Amino acid sequence: MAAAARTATGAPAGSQRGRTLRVVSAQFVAAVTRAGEVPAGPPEVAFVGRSNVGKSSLINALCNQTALARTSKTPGRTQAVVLFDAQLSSGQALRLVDLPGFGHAAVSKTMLAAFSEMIQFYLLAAEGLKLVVILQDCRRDRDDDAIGFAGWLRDNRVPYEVVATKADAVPATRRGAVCQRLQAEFRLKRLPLAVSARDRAGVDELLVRVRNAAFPKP
Ligand SMILES: Nc1nc2c(ncn2[C@@H]2O[C@H](COP(=O)(O)OP(=O)(O)OP(=O)(O)O)[C@@H](O)[C@H]2O)c(=O)[nH]1
Ligand SMILES: [Mg+2]
Repeated sequence: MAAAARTATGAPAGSQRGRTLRVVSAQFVAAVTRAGEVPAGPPEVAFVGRSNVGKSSLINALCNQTALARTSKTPGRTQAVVLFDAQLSSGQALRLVDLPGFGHAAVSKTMLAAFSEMIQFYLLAAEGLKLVVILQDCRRDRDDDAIGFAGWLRDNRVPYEVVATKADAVPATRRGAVCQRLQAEFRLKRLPLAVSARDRAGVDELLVRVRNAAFPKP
């Protein structure tokens, strides 16, 4: 069996004093479509990216569930800002936010415009927002919509992180090159994580990154 991935400190990836950080319970809170409808709650981390990139599946994987967020082969499944509250094994609580997808050819222009309005209203009004996770499918080429969106987040001082999804769908030998390309395209300081909701690669490490962004050390 392959040795578990280790962090710089020698502890297993995702570990917290030797124990893996995990979501112990998670529940649906609300699906909102208008500004002002987001109920107060724990620090928020939002997931954005093209329709079908795997946002809902990744939220399920982070929460160790299969059907918390609704997933589908058909693009445009998530049609509202959907909020889930998760309790962590560290005793902290996080709100995971599933946003509608943007920029998919199979979704009508009217729907896309409505989605992008919804995303903007949420991102600008969300007081508890700590991090936006931008998802990029490992199998796809440069995504100018997402690169432009990252610029918009920078201009609006919203912290973000890029992750490469569906890592199981590309050979392990190609994943490093995908992450390096994304790092250059998005001009990121550190290499993006490659994750898979299917085999859980990178999921524990992403949970740690997300928690650290939501609860920064003073
Ligand atoms: N191979 C593989 N397929 C995945 C993975 N994650 C999601 N998928 C598949 O990709 C499709 C879309 O997944 P969703 O999680 O619904 O994608 P989404 O980004 O939430 O899509 P919208 O809600 O339409 O914006 C589904 O068929 C999933 O089974 C993954 O890690 N690996
Ligand atoms: Mg979805």
